[in-house]
Amino acid sequence: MADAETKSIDKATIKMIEKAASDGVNTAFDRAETMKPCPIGSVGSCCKHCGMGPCRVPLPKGKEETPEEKQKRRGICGATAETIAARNFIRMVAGGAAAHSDHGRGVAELFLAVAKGEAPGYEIKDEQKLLQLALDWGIEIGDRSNNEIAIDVGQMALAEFGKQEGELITLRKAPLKRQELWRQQGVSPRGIDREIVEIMHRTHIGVDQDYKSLLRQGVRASIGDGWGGSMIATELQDILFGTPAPILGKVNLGVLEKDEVNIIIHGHEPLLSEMIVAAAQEPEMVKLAESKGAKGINLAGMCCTANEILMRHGVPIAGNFLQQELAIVTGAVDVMVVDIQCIMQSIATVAECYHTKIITTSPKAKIPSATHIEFDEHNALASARAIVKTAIENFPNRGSNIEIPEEQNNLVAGFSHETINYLLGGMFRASYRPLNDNIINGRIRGVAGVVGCNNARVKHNEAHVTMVKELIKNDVLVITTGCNAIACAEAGLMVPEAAAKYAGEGLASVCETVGIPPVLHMGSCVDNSRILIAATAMVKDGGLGDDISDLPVAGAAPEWMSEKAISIGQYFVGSGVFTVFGVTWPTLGSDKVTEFLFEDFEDMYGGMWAFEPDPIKAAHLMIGHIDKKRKALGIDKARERVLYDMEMRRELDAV
Ligand code: BF8
Ligand code: SF4
Repeated sequence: MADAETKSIDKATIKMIEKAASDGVNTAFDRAETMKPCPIGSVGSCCKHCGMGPCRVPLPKGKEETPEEKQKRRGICGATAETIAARNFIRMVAGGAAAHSDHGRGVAELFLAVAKGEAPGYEIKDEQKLLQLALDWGIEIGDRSNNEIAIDVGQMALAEFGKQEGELITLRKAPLKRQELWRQQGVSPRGIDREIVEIMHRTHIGVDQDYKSLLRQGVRASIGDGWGGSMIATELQDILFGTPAPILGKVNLGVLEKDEVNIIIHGHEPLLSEMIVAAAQEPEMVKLAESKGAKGINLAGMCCTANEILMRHGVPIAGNFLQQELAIVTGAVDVMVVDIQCIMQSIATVAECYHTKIITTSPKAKIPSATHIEFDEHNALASARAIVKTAIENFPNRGSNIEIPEEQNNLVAGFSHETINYLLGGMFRASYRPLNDNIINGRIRGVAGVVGCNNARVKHNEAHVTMVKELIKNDVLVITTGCNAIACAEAGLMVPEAAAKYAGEGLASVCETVGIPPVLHMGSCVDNSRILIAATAMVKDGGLGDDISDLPVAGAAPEWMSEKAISIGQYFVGSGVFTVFGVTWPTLGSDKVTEFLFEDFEDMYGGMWAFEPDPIKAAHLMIGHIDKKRKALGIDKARERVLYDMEMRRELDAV
C-alpha cells in the first residue's frame, strides 16, 4: 500500500486507509493500484455486444491510414470506431437513466400507496407542493381531499414511465424556447422507459450504425432522466417527506459514536431510511440499546441517502462513495443498511474482518453474504424496527480494534429550489430577482453546478475541492449535489463563514448579506433536477436571456465514475449547459464522436461536453464559458466596474 496521503486529501480517510492496511483489509484504494484500467475499454473502443467479439477497434496509431487499413479497422460485423464509441457511450446513458428513473418509479409507487392509505406510517408532508404539482399537471383540485388529488398525481407520475407517445408532461417545467429546441432536434422523450429501451435496441448488433443518430438517442433518454425520472423522484419525495429547508448538520467519519449503536444508512432511496429514522427514536428501541450497554442509537448516512436524510432530519453524513469501506474499518459500525446504487460489493468482505452486519433491503440489490430484510412499503416500520434491532443486538459483539477518527465538520444543507427562492426574495415575494440582479451587476460572475462521484483512479476529494475553491474564488456561486456536496462539506466549504475565507469579494458580499455559504447543497443525485428548475427560474425571472443556454452557468463532475453521472452530464448538456468532466473520457477512442460531443453539440443544443482532468484548468474552462455568456448578454462591463470598485475600496482601506 503506497503512502495513504497520496490517496485522499481528507484526514479521516487517510487515517482509515492506514488502519485498513494495518488490519490487513483490502479496499478499493488497494485494488485501484493493482488493477489498471484497460486502455482500449477506457476510451470506448471495446465492443462486446455479440458473441463474435469482444472486438477492439482503437484509434489509428499516428500515421495517415490507407483505405485498406481503414477497411480492416472494424469489428467483425464491420462496426467502426465511431459506432462502437457512440454505442458504448449511450449504453452508459441508458444505465444511468434507468437507475435514476427506476428510483423515481419506486417513489411513485410508494406515493400512490400512501395516497390510497395502503402504506401506514407515511403521510403527505408538503401539501403546498402537492397542489402546485396538481396545478402544473392539470389535475382537478376543487374541494377534493389531498389523498384524492395525490392518487391522480401518483397515477399520472407512474404513467410517465410507460408512456408510448407524445412528450413527458414534466418537460413543461423547462423554458419554452428549450422545449421548442428539443422538438426541433427530435429529442423530446415520449416515455421515460421507452427511450432507455430504444437505446438497448439501437445498440444491439446491426441496428443503428450512425454515431450522430446514436448520440441523439442518448440525449433523448437523458432528458427523460433529468426532466422525467429524476424530477419525479425529487418532486414526490418532497411531497411525501417534506421539501428541504436550511438545516445544520455534521459530516465525516467522526460522526460515528464510540458508546452508541452505530447504524449507517447507505444508498439512494429515502423510502426506508425515513422509517429507520423514526424507529431509532422509539423509546423501546432506545431502552433496548441501553440494556446492551450502549448510550443511545446513532444514525449516520452514506452517499446520496445521507444527503436525503440530512436535509430532512439533520442526520449526520459519515462520508461519500470512497469512504463506505472505511466506515466499517473503524470497527464501530454495528449495521450498514443498504438499498440500491453505488454500494460496493466489497463492503461485505470488509465487514467479515470486523463485527459489522450488512443488511440489504431491496429485491433489486442483494449481496450474497449479507442479511436480507426486504423493505415492504405496506409494513415499512416493521422492516425498519427489525433493522434497528439487529444493530442493537450486534453492539455487544464489537471487538476492541476500534478507531473513530475525530474529524467532523459542520455544514448547512437543504437548499432546495424553493428555499433559494425564499432566502433571496423573502417569504412573501419569493423570487430569483436578487440572484439575477447580482449576476447582472457582476458581484456574482455566474453559477456552477458541480456534482458527481468519487473515483478511485484519482485522489479522493482533491479535484472536487480544488475546482470548487477556484470557482468561488472567482465569484462563481457553486450549487452541488451527491458526493461532491459531501466532499465540499468535509472541506469546510458549506458554512456561511466559508464565504469570507474562500470566496471572491463580490460573491462573499452577497453570501454575507443573505447569510448563505458560497457552496449550496441541493441534495442527492436525483436532485440534480433541482438545478434544472433553479436554472429555469433564473431564465423566467428575466434579464439573463430566454433559455438556459443563455445563462452564465456551467456544470462539472470532476471525479465522476458512474453511468448515472454520464446521464446527468448528458441532460445538463442537452439542457444547454457547458459541462466538464474529469478523470477519464469514455469516447477518446473516436475523434469524430468526441468532437461531435465537444463541439457540434454546442450548435445543436447550446451546451456541450468537455474533458479536463486538471481541476484548476477545468474551473477556468467553466469561467471562460461564463464570461462568454456574460459578454453575449452585454453584462460583461458591469463586472469590470465591480472589480474596479473593489480595487478602489482596497486602496482606501490601505490608506
Ligand atoms: O447518486 S455521486 S458515487 S452516491 S452516482 Fe454514487 Fe456518484 Fe456518489 Fe449518489 Ni451520484
Ligand atoms: Fe464485434 Fe460487432 Fe459483435 Fe461488437 S457487435 S462484438 S463490433 S462483431
